[in-house]
Amino acid sequence: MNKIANELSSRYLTFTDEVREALENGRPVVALETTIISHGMPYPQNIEMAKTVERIIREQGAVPATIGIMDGKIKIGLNEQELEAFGTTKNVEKVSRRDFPYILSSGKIGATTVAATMIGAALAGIEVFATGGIGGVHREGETTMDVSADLTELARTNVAVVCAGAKSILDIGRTLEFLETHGVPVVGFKTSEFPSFYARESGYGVDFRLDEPSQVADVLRTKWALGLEGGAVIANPVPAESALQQNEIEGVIQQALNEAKDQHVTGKKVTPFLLARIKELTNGRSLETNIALVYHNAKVAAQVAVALKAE
Ligand code: PSU
Ligand code: MN
Repeated sequence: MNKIANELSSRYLTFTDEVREALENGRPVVALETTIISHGMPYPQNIEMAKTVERIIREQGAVPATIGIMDGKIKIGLNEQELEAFGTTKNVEKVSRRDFPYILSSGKIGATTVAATMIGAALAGIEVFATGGIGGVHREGETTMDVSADLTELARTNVAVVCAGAKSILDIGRTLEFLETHGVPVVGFKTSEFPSFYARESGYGVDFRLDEPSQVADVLRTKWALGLEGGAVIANPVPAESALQQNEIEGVIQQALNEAKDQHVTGKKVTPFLLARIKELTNGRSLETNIALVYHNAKVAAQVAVALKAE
């Protein structure tokens, strides 16, 4: 983004003191999304998760910046009260790239998806972002054309997204094909297999495996130094002790997908619907896995952010 555009868009950003000081002093910062709080997990686990994730990032020597939209501003970093608002307010909008102009100009409260959080992070100068899983090509996406805007954002915005892969509610093969076409590197962090969120396996490989945060930082630096725009997927499998087995979750996923279809759930409602149903159908086990993998991603993202600043 050029300087003038940046000055104009920065009118819409507000920072917490902690994040502003970190950015001004070149300290490592890790972005976090709010859709996972407002639409991805139930209350009160969502708020506890959001606070713990921030603590984990601080423990690694980085500064957390949870991003969300309120009062016509993109907030880079939320105070405790704001964070709780995202976890408790009914009718928080789910904001992806296309929703920014309306949500900002109407002053509504909007939770940012992976795509939208990448946009906010890039505007603020944050290079690393930790989340649960990225959106992708949905199953039957070749006919419904339900392809998450997270993928097109990864193709164009320079932010590395540390995630536990893509959920097996998606078509992982086509998701990886899309990323390949659009030049998005898919790095396996300590794995050669692309993880599928709840499970460590997916049956698909990654583009390359890296075992050290400093190696990940080198890859990112090189990509951006060459002017190769876009992000990278840093795929970090859920810790083994918290993982679900692919075969135990597949039936549940199939049932949730069928229900979504029967109830004509479409558009941005699909992902939250599936997540909530899978949680119910696994008696809460999927939620425990989801929380564990987010914590692990936060830790690795903070290590990568620290490595990026340690030239
Ligand atoms: N995966 C999760 N939890 C989530 C999401 C994905 O485990 O809350 C959210 C993220 O914000 C992601 C969004 O960007 O869902 C993707 O939505 P869609 O498929 O509508 O693009
Ligand atoms: Mn979609």
